[in-house]
Amino acid sequence: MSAPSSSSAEKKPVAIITIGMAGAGKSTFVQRMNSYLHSQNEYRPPYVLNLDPAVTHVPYEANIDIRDTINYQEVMKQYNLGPNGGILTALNLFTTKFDQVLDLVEKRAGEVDHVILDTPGQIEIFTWSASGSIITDAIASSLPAVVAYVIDTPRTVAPATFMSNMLYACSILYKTKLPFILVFNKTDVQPHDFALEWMTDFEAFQAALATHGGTLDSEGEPTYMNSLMNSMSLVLDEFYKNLKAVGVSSVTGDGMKEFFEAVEASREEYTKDYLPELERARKAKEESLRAAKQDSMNRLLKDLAIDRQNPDFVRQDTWDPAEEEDDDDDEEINIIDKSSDPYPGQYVDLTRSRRQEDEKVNWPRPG
Ligand SMILES: Nc1nc2c(ncn2[C@@H]2O[C@H](COP(=O)(O)OP(=O)(O)OP(=O)(O)O)[C@@H](O)[C@H]2O)c(=O)[nH]1
Ligand SMILES: [Mg+2]
Repeated sequence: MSAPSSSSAEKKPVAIITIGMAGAGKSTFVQRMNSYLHSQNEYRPPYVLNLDPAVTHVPYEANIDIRDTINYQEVMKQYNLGPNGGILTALNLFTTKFDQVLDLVEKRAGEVDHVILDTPGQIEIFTWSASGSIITDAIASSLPAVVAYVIDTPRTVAPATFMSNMLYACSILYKTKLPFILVFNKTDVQPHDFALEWMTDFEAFQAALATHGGTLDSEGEPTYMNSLMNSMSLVLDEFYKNLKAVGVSSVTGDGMKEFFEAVEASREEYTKDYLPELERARKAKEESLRAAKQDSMNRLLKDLAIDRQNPDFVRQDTWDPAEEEDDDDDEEINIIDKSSDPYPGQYVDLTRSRRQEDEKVNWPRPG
């Protein structure tokens, strides 16, 4: 299955949000997607965003790069932060300008089939921060979106590591509610068939647990870890049903065709499941806003009705044609048209726009 080029003009591009543990191969995978899409006639080259402010070198040419906007070293110095706090603050600062990023992406939406996002190395910075949620929600409400959860296959051969990685993936799936693809990366080093087997055959996973030792304590009872993993694997069984899994090698390019087939299937899933839910949530929000407005209006009208019982108020509230010309003296409200502002993609150093040199603000740190 593939996106036929004839219909791709009418289709919105799919946003692929690349997430994964540090060193799983996210950036290399983004590079591989980029080169794969460049090499295929059926797809147009993608639009690529790098959201990792701390990376020194990315193996692809990003269309939008957080490093062009935020100087991560400067953020660390100014706010007296460590590396992770620095990355988080840099991402937060960038998120304040994300509307401009969305505008740029939307402008290019007719020319690309895929918008690819690379995220910071420390997974929790993106998945458990407000800015990560804002970016994900903003992208997913304007384009079909899918999460590509990159897994370092050679590092997940131990059942306990495999399970903790899957639990993490599970938490992201339930948080974003977006279509989800498990990308078992580095299959050139370690094929991913063991993972597929563990995901489909509960007993095979149990057997792997048993052979990895530490399953029984000195009295022959199952260890706490073992019991926990047994019950968790039952929870995960449900989770596995909701996702697609592909094996790829970002180095050799193996499995990319299958990955993009999964992306196309996810596009349909997004339209079928996510979009109606998004529209329902939007409608519910509009409805509650409308109800709140109506409630205030009712209260205002009620207050006015009470005031009208007061003859003084009625006298003051009567329209006097002699005062009519005063109306022209009302201050004019100017709606500012900012469309003539400089090109929104220009470099804006947010770390410097924080404060004046002479302000001497010393932000207290928590704790
Ligand atoms: N053998 C092999 N190595 C890979 C593959 N993909 C990535 N790597 C290697 O894994 C290491 C980490 O890759 P990155 O792409 O930097 O991983 P990342 O997830 O972006 O890393 P951070 O952003 O620092 O968390 C690099 O040495 C890559 O060369 C693969 O498919 N096969
Ligand atoms: Mg990276």
